[in-house]
Amino acid sequence: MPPFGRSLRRRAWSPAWALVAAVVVAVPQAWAARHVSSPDWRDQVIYFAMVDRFDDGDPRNDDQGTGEYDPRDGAKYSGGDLAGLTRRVDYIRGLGATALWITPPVANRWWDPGTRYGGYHGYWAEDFGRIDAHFGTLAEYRGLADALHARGMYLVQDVVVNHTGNFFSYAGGWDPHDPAAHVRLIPDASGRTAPTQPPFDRNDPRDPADLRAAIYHWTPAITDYHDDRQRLTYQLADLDDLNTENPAVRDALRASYGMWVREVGVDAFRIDTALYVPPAFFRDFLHSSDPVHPGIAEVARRTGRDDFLAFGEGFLLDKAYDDRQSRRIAAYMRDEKGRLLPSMLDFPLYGTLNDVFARGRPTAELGWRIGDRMRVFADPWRMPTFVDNHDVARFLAGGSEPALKQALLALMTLPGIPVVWQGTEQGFTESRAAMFKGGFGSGGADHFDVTSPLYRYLQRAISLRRGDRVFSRGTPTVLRADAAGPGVLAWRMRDRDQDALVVVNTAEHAALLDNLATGLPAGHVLHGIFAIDGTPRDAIVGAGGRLSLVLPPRAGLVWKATARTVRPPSSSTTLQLEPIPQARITGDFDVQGRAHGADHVLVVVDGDLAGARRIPVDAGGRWHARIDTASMTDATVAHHVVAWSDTYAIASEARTFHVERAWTTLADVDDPAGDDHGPTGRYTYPTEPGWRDARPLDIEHVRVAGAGGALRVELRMHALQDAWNPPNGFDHVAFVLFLQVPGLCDGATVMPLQNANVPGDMRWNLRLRADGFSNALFSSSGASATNEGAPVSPAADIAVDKARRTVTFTLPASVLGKAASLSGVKVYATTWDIGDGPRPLQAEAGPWAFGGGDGTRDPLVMDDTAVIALP
Ligand SMILES: [Ca+2]
Ligand SMILES: [Ca+2]
Ligand SMILES: [Ca+2]
Ligand SMILES: [Ca+2]
Repeated sequence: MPPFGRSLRRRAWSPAWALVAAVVVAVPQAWAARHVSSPDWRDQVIYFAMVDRFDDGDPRNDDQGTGEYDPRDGAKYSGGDLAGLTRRVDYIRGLGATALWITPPVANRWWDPGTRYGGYHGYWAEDFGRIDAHFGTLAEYRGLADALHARGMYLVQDVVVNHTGNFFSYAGGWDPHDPAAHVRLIPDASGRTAPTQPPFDRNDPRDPADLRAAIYHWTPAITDYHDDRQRLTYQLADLDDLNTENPAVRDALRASYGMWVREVGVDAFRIDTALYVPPAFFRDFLHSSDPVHPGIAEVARRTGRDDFLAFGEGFLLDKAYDDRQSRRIAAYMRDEKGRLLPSMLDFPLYGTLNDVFARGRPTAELGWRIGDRMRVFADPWRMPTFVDNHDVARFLAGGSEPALKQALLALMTLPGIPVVWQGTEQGFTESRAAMFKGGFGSGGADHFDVTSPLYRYLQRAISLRRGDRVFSRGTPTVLRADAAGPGVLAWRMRDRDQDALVVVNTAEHAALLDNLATGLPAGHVLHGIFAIDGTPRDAIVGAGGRLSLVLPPRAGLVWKATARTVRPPSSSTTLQLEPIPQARITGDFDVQGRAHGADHVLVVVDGDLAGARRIPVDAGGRWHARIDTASMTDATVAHHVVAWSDTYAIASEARTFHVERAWTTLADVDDPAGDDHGPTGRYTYPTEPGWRDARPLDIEHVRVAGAGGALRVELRMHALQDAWNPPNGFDHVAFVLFLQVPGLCDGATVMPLQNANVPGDMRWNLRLRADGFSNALFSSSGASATNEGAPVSPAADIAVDKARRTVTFTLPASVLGKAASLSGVKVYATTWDIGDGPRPLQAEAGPWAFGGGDGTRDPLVMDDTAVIALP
């Protein structure tokens, strides 16, 4: 995972621990209203809010006076609280959400001077059993739970078991045989160097009693995420790693967290950083039979909750058509001894939803994922699904609003518990911007508009899901997907005798869905129940159970199979397309066929109706057409061609083919080694070894190649890192490539988010920005110093060769204006890095910050290439 500011806390002792110690077995009468029985979690829809950034119900608790509060600074507290959430419960309910997940409300370390980041997010605990002073009181937390339960809704609390905040560090050195050596305690604003809560206050290994208590793992920060021992027992982003194998730690965590279920009425947990704790820990955490502090599931059972949901965070993303990381996630839900966590967040689906809907990757990648998650996960119906969250770039930061609507429709019509991250319904683009006017990034306005287009859209989409259990309990079967690019994806949901059909077109052009085998009898009436544009229409299954449809750009349609049948439409028109003889196609080629009863046909390749050519049928009933393969850059992809009569809505049989075009080198340029010091020559790397020692931002060589109108840029780097298991195959660097394409559009000179302009007289039309976890393409339309431009899809295909230290970006001709050649194209590449936005540049380098400049005005460029003009 990319270490954004994960966090830590501070001060006065609270009686919460004493209260926790007095766990009682019976549920007193007065608490009965606080406790509700568990719902069927499969049917729920969760709204996810960050307490500090949602709403400020009590300004008196905003500023606790240690410099930790400043809503102008995204690293500090903004003032949101539990009272704010409680007064907005109807806003959340109005969307159709049935549960609220909140970030940890517990007392945190408020500021970490080393990383210059605050604990406003709640993941840097100093007391797991006490409410943070910024967020309110225990009574206010109960008020939130009661307000939800009174409306038939549920409360999900985010909990951390892997670490506390950062109170000690081995950043200066570490001796595995002597934890007391080199340790450095980190005081907070009040001078405290330890959590307040026993036994987590025993954090000084120089004290023999603390050392013996072994509450912590006494380890340095993780540097190699591939090393299981480091992952499980070292400090994640220097957050003090709890010794989760120690029975005393287990006992204290069960006691602390059981209290929130018992005392407040929490209905479920989201478990942070689950992958940094051994899976077996969770068997104890949930199911321990300890008489005083039983497992959380048992605590919940005693409050009347017989199905306490706990879902873990496993921030792992899979490459396309691969499920190695999915299997690691599955291992946290089940092992050879049986069940562990009941559920995990579905990160791999999140990755693929973004790839396909936001980045224009082929719909077959999502088709494959939909099938794979049903095989890999024992119970995908209970796994929360999402399109973005507080730790990643928002969907709208790289994808368009029509694409977001499609991705949300997928969540609402597939197994899983859909999660909506706050601000999605208001069209937010910044990850952790506040919803309330006093908070960070709000633009000085409240954002609780129940008439906003996305709020209204989500109401409809959630209502679709909740209106028919075929979506929340059914099993999907993918009926059609496109391996060649954006376009059609169709799946059927089946629950007992109920069937629904979901069809999307992810392309920006009209698409043809031809000959869909629905699995339903001819003449079956499909009742249109949802359309993204709001006007569903009925459809009738044709001969052979097939359906052919014309889909507008970015369409999303849902039908429910009815019991009604009519006579299937029939026509005397027939179209035929001959098999393609060539086994291996290296350029453009001809197809031919016959047509009866039509004077012309459209020859449609890969569903692209907008690009289909109108072909006349001759007097003998024959037709022939040339197929343009300039955009077909991947020889492994099966392309699909069909003849279509737009007059009679009749399709021929489809044929498939593969294209293998030759790539020609157009530029081959060395870049100076060791010039990775910024434009001033004085920039320094972040002090974390993955940057400072490896120097992964130094470009050594650039090779540009073309195949027809397709472009390939290969960058050879001084070093290539992949320490965080990035799905794109590299990390510790972000590439920003600028392309000037003659005839594409006006072009811009500004380099968004980089405090710079492209060199010389270059004007860029396309900007490719990619790091290990993101990959986006923008046009210059609307681009400014702070706006990245308009998203364009498909984004580049990325290939990494670790041995050669190369990263290769391939762009199809379709985004480059479909010119026959690349002559006159200019290419300019830069390196920086992205965490939660571009990594900071400051006078002195920090663990995650570059040094040697002022990030508010100096260029965020470590190394760059020359502007390369193609012949
Ligand atoms: Ca407040
Ligand atoms: Ca750990
Ligand atoms: Ca630490
Ligand atoms: Ca260089």
